[in-house]
Amino acid sequence: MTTGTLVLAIQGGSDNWSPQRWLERFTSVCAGRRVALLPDPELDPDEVRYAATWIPQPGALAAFRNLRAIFNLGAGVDALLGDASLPQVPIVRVAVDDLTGRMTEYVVLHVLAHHRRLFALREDQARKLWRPRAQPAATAVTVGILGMGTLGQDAAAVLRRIGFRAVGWSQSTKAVDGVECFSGPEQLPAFLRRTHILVCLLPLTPETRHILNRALFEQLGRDSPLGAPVLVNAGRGGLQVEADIVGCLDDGTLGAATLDVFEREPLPPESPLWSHPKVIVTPHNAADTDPDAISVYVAEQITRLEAGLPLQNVVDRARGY
Ligand code: NDP
Ligand code: OXD
Repeated sequence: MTTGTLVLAIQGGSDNWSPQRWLERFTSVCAGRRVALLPDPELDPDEVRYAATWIPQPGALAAFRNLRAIFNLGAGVDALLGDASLPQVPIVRVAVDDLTGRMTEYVVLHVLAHHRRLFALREDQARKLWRPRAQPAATAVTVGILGMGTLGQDAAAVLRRIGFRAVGWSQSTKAVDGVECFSGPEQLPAFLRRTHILVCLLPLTPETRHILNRALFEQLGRDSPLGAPVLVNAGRGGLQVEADIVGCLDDGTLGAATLDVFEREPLPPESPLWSHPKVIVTPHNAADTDPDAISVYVAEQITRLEAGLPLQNVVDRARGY
């Protein structure tokens, strides 16, 4: 038996968040290590060395004074960092090809849906209208990506490959092949002016909360061959001001939006976003979390740590991502 228990603190939801499924996966990839699902009344807190979590109850990890690392089972750590009692050990976030590939699929799917006017084609079909629509070239459309991290850079590369122009915005200065890069608040207006389809893949932090608001939408490029600018947000709901999105769609500041994340989740039935004719709503599963891929990633990180190697993708608590 490998020493040091791994505990799982997981709030269930969809199939992929079934705590039992994670328990089985971790038990199978952790080679003899004890894996326990919280709450576990039999557990001696002092034997716990590692925790793997998804939106744990605040305080769920506070008793583990021998903890060496916390593994967040998703890319976004905003919910975890909200827990003031979290032990002061490294937090590792998910950065795996499986999740990245799924997010890139989502971004490309929705950029293309707006670019190729899928809404209008569906309406025509419903009315049995045979009406070919003008097709702007991808090379005439600029996709602006807010957040040029693991997910943003991969999406940009694939969008470039299918012909779109890409611009990106991040905190630090970057050089990414084929992508015009902007950074910091002072370069945000120049980034927005160039952007026709805005894709948001930012983390939710005190700096980014409510960044997707009317003042920002009004700065988007209005020379798009698609007409008005389009928004795709798959970052976090707290990044957006939903009343501003609805108002901007209604007055033409925005032409359409795809939203995977919301201020309140599940999106309440009374939200006008559900039935807005210019909005595609998806239920926060732009990039599903696969227990098979992610349990292997966590087990590898534990092996690295125990071999004296540094953990990868460690969260900077001060920055909040
Ligand atoms: P990363 O940490 O790799 O990238 C975050 C990017 O955002 C970086 O480029 C960073 O800049 C930039 N950024 C952060 N704060 C600021 C700021 N204040 N100003 C400008 N740029 C900023 O994260 P990932 O790409 O892995 O994931 C991004 C987010 O996607 C997650 O935090 C999560 O919220 C969301 N997500 C959503 C999913 C879904 O299913 N809807 C699934 C997975 C993730 P820099 O590079 O300079 O540090
Ligand atoms: C997320 C994820 O951060 O699923 O939303 O990884």
